[in-house]
Amino acid sequence: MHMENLNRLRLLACEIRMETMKIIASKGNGHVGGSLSIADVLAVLYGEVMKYDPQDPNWKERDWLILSKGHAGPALYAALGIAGFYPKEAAYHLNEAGSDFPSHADHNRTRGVDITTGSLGQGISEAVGVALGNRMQGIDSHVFVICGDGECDEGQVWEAAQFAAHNHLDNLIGFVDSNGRQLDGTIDEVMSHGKGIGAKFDAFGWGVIEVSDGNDVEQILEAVRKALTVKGKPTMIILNTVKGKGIDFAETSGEHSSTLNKQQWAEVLEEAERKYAELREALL
Ligand SMILES: Cc1ncc(C[n+]2csc(CCOP(=O)(O)OP(=O)(O)O)c2C)c(N)n1
Repeated sequence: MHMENLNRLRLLACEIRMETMKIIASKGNGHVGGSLSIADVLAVLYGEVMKYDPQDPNWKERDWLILSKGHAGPALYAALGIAGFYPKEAAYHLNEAGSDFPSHADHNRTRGVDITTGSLGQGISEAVGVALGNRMQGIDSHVFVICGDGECDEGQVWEAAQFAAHNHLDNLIGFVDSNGRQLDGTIDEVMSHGKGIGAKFDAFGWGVIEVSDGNDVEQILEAVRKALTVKGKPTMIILNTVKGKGIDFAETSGEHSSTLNKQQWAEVLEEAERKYAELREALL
């Protein structure tokens, strides 16, 4: 891929981070860490890979994105706003009463959100159902699903994985946002994954692609391109990411949910805007 296109995706990821911070700042608290770690994969999906129509969010032939780790809704709202599903500012009302932007992704509330998620483990099951349904209807599209590594503690994930492999769902491509942390500690402290999440999906019959830097758009894009050629089985892409990536306080603390005061948010927004402006200057 041409360097200019990769730079466009890098800048898009940075813009998603900036918009995500504005969205969470509108409420004052939220899932900063797990939203920031998926900004790059969202940039690759919405900026390059997926077919969708912001004028027709439920277009039957579209590719689907199911955010199984639904608590990262703000990052998805940022990506959808930039992609043109609504004005970006519309999402600056996170979790307000009556707002169309709840903290967790909700298909019935937000234009462009394909499936309601938030109860961990359920999104990947829904993704399997959509992939099977689309195949039965002869629809030529892909279903992408983003899971958390902590989420993979849920038994339901593995039932879905087994079903997907059994049904040879090669129109299903998953990501594990392997940021090494979950709500109240590291993965290894809370519930370690034995030989690794990738080894488990491999054992369940999936193709597995490990991405050593899951915050690098070039590596993510290469992995997705490879996954799109796999036939006869679903593919899981393991993204080794950093929780809180790109915003200093979040990256340092790795915290799951952040509550900042007005002054602290002002500093975070200043940092996010400065980083975006600097990258734009450097890349364009
Ligand atoms: C079934 C269920 N149990 C518990 C929760 C509460 N919860 C929300 S996020 C989270 C941690 C998830 O960790 P991970 O999947 O690694 O997310 P990330 O670190 O990427 O944000 C938990 C336990 C939930 N949303 N659903």
